[in-house]
Amino acid sequence: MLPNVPRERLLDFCRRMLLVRHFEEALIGLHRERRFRGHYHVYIGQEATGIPALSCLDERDYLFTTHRNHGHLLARGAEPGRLLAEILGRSDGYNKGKGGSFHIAVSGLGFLHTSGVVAGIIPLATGAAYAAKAQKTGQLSVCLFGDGALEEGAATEAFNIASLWKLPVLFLCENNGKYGRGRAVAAAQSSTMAVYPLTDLPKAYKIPALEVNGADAGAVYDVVSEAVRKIRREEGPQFIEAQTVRWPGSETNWPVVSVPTDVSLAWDVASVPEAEQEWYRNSDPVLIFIRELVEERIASREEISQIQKSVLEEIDQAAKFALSSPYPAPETALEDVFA
Ligand SMILES: Cc1ncc(C[n+]2csc(CCOP(=O)(O)OP(=O)(O)O)c2C)c(N)n1
Ligand SMILES: [Mg+2]
Repeated sequence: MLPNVPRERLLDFCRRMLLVRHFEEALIGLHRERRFRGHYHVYIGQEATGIPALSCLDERDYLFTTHRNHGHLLARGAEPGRLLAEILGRSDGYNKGKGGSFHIAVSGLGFLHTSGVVAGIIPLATGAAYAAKAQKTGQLSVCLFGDGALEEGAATEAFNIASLWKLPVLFLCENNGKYGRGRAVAAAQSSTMAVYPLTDLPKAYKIPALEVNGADAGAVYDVVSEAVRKIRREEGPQFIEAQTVRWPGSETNWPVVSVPTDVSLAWDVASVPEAEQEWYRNSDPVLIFIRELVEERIASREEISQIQKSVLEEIDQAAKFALSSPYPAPETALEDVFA
């Protein structure tokens, strides 16, 4: 289902989804070519959650995200070149190369912190919501985390306080099936959580909680905009579990792209290895969105190809910018850090 918004906005969602997809594919390519070291996680397969969801927020709202943050930052308008430079540890990155993929902070976009510590941001996002409430600023705090974070005590402690104090926080859990389990399996049972469905956990703390198909941009847009309205009406915290099917390229520890995404895959997946075709045919949120745009006559296949072309050019420029940026000078190692 397409979000019920004007055509221009739908095309903007399409552009942002393709930007995230091609950014991540370029990143995987740079890592394969050994242009940078260290671990990183990609947002491929979750684009139809982050892009419509974050479009429901105001510019002044706070965001907190995890090791899988690139898509969230791009959804909010991060410059691909500066983001890539940060991931590559270069001095033109958002944090002068000292945050890297896991700990980027871009306060100008509302991102006070991202953290590779699973669940580490849940209390921080709750704290920011407390500050907003105490200072009566009207801001809300959005906490983006994976299903795995619910195993941590930090999550439930934060839910308790958020509920007791009716804090303006949206807990948006992106359930991508932690160990490669698809939605069908995850919905039946979790091997790592005694609480299932996952929404039972926030509900135990009296936080209203909903599940949504995270590959359905329209459904995500509806539940998130309604949750945001409730929080702004001071109804307290809300919890949403967005369910996606994990991208086959993320089954291993290091992401692998078998076939770079092309909008033509929305109609023909023959170029994809057989074992992965099912995902591209039925679960790839970007291709689902593109098919809907065409079927609903919002855009033609040619118009979408044009959007893809301009996104690929933008990514190309971003890669050139990041790769030509110098590493931070050794004498700056102790600047902007706290110990
Ligand atoms: C406190 C903590 N424990 C363990 C890890 C190692 N770790 C990194 S990612 C990850 C899985 C996280 O799963 P989830 O939150 O569902 O995110 P996903 O990678 O599936 O998007 C784990 C256990 C960590 N980073 N932090
Ligand atoms: Mg997960």
